Amino acid sequence: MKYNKNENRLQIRAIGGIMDLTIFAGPHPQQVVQQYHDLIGRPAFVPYWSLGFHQCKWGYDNINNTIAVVENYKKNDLPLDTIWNDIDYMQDYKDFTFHNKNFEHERVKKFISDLHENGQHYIVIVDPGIKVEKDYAPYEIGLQKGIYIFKEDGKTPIKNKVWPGVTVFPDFTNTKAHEYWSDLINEWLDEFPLDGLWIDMNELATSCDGECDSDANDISTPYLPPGLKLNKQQLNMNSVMNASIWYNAHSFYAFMEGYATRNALLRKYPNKRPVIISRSSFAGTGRYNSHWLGDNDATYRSMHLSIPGMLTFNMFGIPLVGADICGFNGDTNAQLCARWTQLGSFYPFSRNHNAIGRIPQESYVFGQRITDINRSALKNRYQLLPYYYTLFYKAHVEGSTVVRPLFFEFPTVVDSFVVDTQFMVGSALLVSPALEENQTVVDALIPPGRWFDYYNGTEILGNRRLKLFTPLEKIHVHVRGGAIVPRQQDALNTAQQKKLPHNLLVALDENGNSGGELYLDDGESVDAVSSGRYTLIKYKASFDQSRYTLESHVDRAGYDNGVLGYVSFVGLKSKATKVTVNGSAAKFRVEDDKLIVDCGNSKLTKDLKIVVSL
Ligand code: MIG
Repeated sequence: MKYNKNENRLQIRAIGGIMDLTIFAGPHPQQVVQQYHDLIGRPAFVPYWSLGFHQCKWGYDNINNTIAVVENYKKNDLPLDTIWNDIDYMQDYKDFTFHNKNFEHERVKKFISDLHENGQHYIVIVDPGIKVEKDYAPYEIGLQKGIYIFKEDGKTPIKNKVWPGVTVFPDFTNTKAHEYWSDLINEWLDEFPLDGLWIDMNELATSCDGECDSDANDISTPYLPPGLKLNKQQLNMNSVMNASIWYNAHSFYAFMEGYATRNALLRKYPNKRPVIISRSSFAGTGRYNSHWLGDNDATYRSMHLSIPGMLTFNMFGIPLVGADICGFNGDTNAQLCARWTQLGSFYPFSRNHNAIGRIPQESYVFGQRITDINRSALKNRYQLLPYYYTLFYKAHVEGSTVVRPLFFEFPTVVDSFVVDTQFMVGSALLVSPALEENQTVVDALIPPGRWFDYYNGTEILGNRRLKLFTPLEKIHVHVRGGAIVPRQQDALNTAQQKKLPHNLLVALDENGNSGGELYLDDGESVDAVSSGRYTLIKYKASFDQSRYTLESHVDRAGYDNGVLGYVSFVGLKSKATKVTVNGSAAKFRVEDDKLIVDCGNSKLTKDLKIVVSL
């Protein structure tokens, strides 16, 4: 690849092989993505709890401080669904072990069962490098089965260095390695019933170039950037795998590892949707795994870049994606971390994570004011989870994005093409975060149509740029006229939230119409969709002779676990004089610019008809 400065063009030269080009005709951007997902496979459906908030840190180095984090979230009335441990939990950084002293095994088991009892979850990291150590069973078994990646000779396992020291690497293009991996994971999870796995370092990332103890003459290519070699912190390109040599296979190594890991989890929990977060990915990874954006910095720039990052991976078919909230490398600070928690509360995958040795950055560490800001951001996220979950369902069955750039929704608005500081959640919500230090005003593009402040329902006219006052307490969100957003009362985790009432936010367009839908199921069964154990409700609002009517159409009522508390309307022409719910007079009140209609916790699956007379 060569950038020609004078001619202002990028030149790509193939050095061999076959290039396939597939053209996705769209014409709408959202359709281009759907067609692409048709080809590479639609995203795996993830469990409901994976949409809750996650806390992690490299440096939770014993079970006590890990437990304390969970307790502190609770004590501070902050939602938390999942707690994570990084490589600190391992014995000598060996896969499938817990540290004998710091993570005393009986206490870890008790911790997991306490979490589960409380409706929370536990995920830990696993790296592909297997420590070379006599009597370490995972090493010995792999050796016996001959499933490691080999040197050029095709029979000696290639060694390199990673966290445990000298390691070898399972060849996931060999089905025998899948059995090996699955056996190890299953035995381990029999003892420690983890809820998901985090697969890191799978590019593969190694400390030595090629190998540590030899300077083997490796494959190269004609157009390498000066000073680089292909085996830089990588295996040698001529390493031998079952499918091919590493040169050909390394890009989809993690894809195959992710597939093996998914099947291992499905063997252990046949009817639970696996949660696997992988650092490396390939076209189609979304069928099996999800993704976080890797090591970022605790800077405003990294926070900003997380937006195009998550939007791109949604296009790639990996909707459950997010960046390390508050930043990974470097020390964060109160203001940055609050801003990032606000933005991160809209990431599909919402996890606070940072590097070892960095100052703490959990949502409760920066004093009362910041804790309050974080709490309202996280609670707001939980209120929106039914909307997010419905979008994940759509992405799974139709191929689509959960978060998307503005131009996906407004492909004729040329000004929207370059916007990477704002984004849409589905087609209903426009998020306009503050991304700079001490920022008090966000300069936002408001696309055409009718828009409402998400919090108080105040109308703003679209098709212009707006300067929005943005104190630290506020992240700007607007709901689009014409959209109905399903929501739910928040709780400290999704299991506790399950029983709480839902509500709808109905934002009317210029003609008094709007529409939306709600998908519900048990939140974890693999076969919920295929066996029809789900509920899908479509909502439609319309206007006729000074009356607004909202009606539900229950497409399917295969899962029944919800009630409707209230419906908020925004964008009414004038004051409501009378409201009926299914024919009977209903209680209603006005709050800011919203009309709130009491639905008396009626069953969601019951037909609903609300009439608002002006
Ligand atoms: O060499 O496991 O991107 O999230 O905390 C660093 C320790 C290895 C890289 C991951 C990061 C993780 C860290 N890992």
